[in-house]
Amino acid sequence: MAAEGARHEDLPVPIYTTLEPVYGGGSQLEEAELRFSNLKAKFFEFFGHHPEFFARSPGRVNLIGEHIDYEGYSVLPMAIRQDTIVGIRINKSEKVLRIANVNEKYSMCTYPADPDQEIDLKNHKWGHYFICGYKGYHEYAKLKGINIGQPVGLDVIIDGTVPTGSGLSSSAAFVCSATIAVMAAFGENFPKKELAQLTCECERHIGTQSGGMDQAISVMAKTGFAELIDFNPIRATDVQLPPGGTFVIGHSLAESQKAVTAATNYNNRVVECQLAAIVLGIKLGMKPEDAISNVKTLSDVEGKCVAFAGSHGSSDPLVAVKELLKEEPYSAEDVESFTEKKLEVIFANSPTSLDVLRAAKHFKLHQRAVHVYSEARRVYAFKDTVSSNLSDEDMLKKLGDLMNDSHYSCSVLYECSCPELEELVKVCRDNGALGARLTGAGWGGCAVALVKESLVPQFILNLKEQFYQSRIDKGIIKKNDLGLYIFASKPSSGAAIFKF
Ligand code: NG1
Ligand code: MG
Repeated sequence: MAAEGARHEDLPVPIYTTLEPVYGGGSQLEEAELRFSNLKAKFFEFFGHHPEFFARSPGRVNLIGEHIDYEGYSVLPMAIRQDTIVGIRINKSEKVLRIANVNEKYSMCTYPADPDQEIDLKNHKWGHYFICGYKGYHEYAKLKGINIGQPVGLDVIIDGTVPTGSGLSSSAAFVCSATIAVMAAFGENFPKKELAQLTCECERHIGTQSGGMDQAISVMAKTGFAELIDFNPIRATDVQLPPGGTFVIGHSLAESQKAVTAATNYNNRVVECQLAAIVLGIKLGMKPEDAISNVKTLSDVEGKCVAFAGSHGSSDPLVAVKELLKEEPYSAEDVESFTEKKLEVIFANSPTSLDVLRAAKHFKLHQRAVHVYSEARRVYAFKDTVSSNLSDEDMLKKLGDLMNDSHYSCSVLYECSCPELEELVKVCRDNGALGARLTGAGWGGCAVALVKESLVPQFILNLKEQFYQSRIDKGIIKKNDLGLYIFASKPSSGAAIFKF
């Protein structure tokens, strides 16, 4: 038991000598036993010895709160059962990192055993995600004054079951399990909230200016609960989901390659939000240079927006956005007429933002800000609904409505949906989902639907027929793999270390 008063984010990663605490019993445990023995056998095949530690970290489904973590707002995800397992052993005889994968699709990657190496973003390789964790551990250990000594080689194997490019955070599952495995190999174990922060920062080595939701939930999740994740500082609050409702996850089968499309999609939105925040700040009376140096996110100017709304008899930051930001897209020159400084100069220290500026035709400041402020509010509405006195029926309906509103906002205002996701969300609603929305970054990947528990088997059958069958006929997926693309999900547990 945790000491009284200790929050679970203050505790280190649990270390287990058996699989049960994470994988429970029954078929899930059997599956896990098989995976681990296969992992060990493959490790031996590749490296001629056995792994010393294993670390696992799960993927997640975000229930509500999309594209607001990097703006400083709370989000509400839950961990899923699919995860990444990393087996690791220090290898002092070689000064290289050898990273193998149980999946033959990913051939072995090698890197120098150098924590200061730069990641070659122009040549994307799957092993880069391990290097994020490797660098992240060393950067943080150095900050903490831990003596790391001379670089040593590492033998590593990866087994991931979170589908890639699906919005279920295969990347965070990989980066978190990699960081924790390296940490375990070097004999350390940091509190989970420190790990959540450091893994968020180190995943940015891959070139996306991501927020911290995925790593936070992957590290801190608890079986049976979704978590309200707050940032600055990172904190997780258990959210008990209502009985009678089940979250069903379906893949749109459009793969979102976030690391490759960052300049026009993900990072573009991060930059648009920052520009919206700076222009709002200036319109609300800040000196341009103060806004440029102090305003990074829409949450940084919320206070000023609320004060402005107050003079209109409201406390809603959307009042300021609607009055002060025009709906037509802003050109770079439009924005510069407020900032009095070239955008290239403002973002001179951020190569990934400069990529965005080069690729962008214009900036939709009004729409992005409306999405962020309204979505931030929906997260709290969701949390309040769950803890309200509503009847089960009314509660589920209200949660479904909030999910639908969130999807509309993502699709129309934030423009991070795609035709396949739109079709899937519609099929979900047509088949009785109380709510359905894209989950994760979007532009492909998965949707999540809230479905009455008793209807789930029929719901899944209907989706198979109405969404997936045509894809099977076209050879896009195999019938036998359907279970990978559509499944019901219960909140699973967070990161763990195994030593057998
Ligand atoms: P995905 O693409 O689902 O891993 C991304 C970001 C999150 C968050 C969501 C959108 C990374 C690692 N994660 O998630 O921080 O911003 O999009 O809500 O980039
Ligand atoms: Mg990701």
